[in-house]
Amino acid sequence: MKKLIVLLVLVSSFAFAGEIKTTSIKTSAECSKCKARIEKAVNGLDGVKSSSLDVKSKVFTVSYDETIDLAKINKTINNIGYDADSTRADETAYKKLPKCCKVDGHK
Ligand SMILES: [Cu+2]
Repeated sequence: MKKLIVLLVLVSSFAFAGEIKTTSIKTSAECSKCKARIEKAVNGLDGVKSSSLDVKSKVFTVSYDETIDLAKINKTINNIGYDADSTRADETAYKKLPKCCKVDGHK
């Protein structure tokens, strides 16, 4: 019986570990306001465990489980006006961004 319990604990912890994926997404974020905007939108999605955007590299790192896929995360970023890897920002949302948050807004 004890062996069975140990086995069950092992199996369930493996299954849990397999559920969380971490991926890096290249975005078109320009500043800390973009960072806050993207993190807020993505963290609000069901299935997203945590996320963080590095403003300097524009790389967004997100951890998520099997209830959500990368396409949905990319789409969420696009819908608030930012590129995510090869998917382009929604044009209407992009136009609504403050000037400093547009591509090359800090140059
Ligand atoms: Cu910005």
